[in-house]
Parts: sequence; C-alpha cells; structure tokens
Amino acid sequence: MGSQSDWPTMKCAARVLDQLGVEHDDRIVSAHRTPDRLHAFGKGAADDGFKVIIAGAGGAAHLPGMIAALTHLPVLGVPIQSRALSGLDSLLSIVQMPAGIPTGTLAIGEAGATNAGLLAASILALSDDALARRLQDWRAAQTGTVAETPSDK
Ligand code: RP5
Repeated sequence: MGSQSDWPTMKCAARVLDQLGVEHDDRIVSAHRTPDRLHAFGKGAADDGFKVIIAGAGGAAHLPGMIAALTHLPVLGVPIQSRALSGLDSLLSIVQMPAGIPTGTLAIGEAGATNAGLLAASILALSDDALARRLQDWRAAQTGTVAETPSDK
C-alpha cells in the first residue's frame, strides 16, 4: 500500500487471505515518497517469490500501475477512498492503464480490498487444489450467512 493511512482498508485483503490460509507480506511502498523502494520491490518481486501483488493507493494512485510496469506478475489495484474526492480520483488513476501494462482494478475501498484478496486467492487456486477447496468452502459459508427474510436486530 502507498501509506500507513491505507492500512485500515487494506487490512480487509489481509483478513480474507488469512481466512483462506494464503501467505502474504504486507508492505508500505509509496510511488511518490519512496520511489527507490518501489523500483526495488517491483523489479525483485518475481525473484523474491511473490505470485500476485495487491496494490492499494489513494489520490494520485500511481502505485499499482508503476508496479505493473516493473513486473510481469498479476497486479490487482485497490482504489483507496480518498478524503478529497471519495476515491474517484484513486479509481480513475488506477483503471486507465495504457495497453500493454494491465492492472486489474477493484472497487473503491473495503469491498475492493476484500475482493482483491479473494481474486488473488482465485488466481493462486488455479495451481493449488487445496486452496481451491478452501475458497469454495469460504463462498459456501458466505452464502450460508444470508437469511431469506430480514429481521429487526
Ligand atoms: C497515496 O496518498 C496513499 O496511497 C494514500 O492513499 C494517499 C494519502 O497518503 P497520506 O498522506 O495519508 O500518507 O500515496
């Protein structure tokens, strides 16, 4: 993620990966404030054993696209809900990538972070049958939480 301030949102991705038993490494890498860290991380990610990268950033959200420019690994971008423009700035910064450097773009905020975790797990599950079963179980459990009728709690 681009900042410590992104962590409350990006925790949602970490939480779902924990639930699915997927190992993850949570880091702050800012495209603007730590460009050398960004370059080293993006260039080294594949050799360092990463398989999928979830990049959350807000405002002028260049982090996902810049990481995608530096690695062939799949990059999933999460637009953080910014204070000034509610995340529309983040969304547009991430989604409009030029042809040739794909960056998957999720929804703004916590839903996007949760779904980025699930999507990363789906990608990893293509070559991990046990994870595929855990993912199916997770989805079934979610379905089981949805009541057929509303209640006054
Ligand atoms: C981006 O700037 C970060 O991803 C964050 O969403 C936004 C604001 O960062 P802070 O000023 O809160 O550190 O780089």
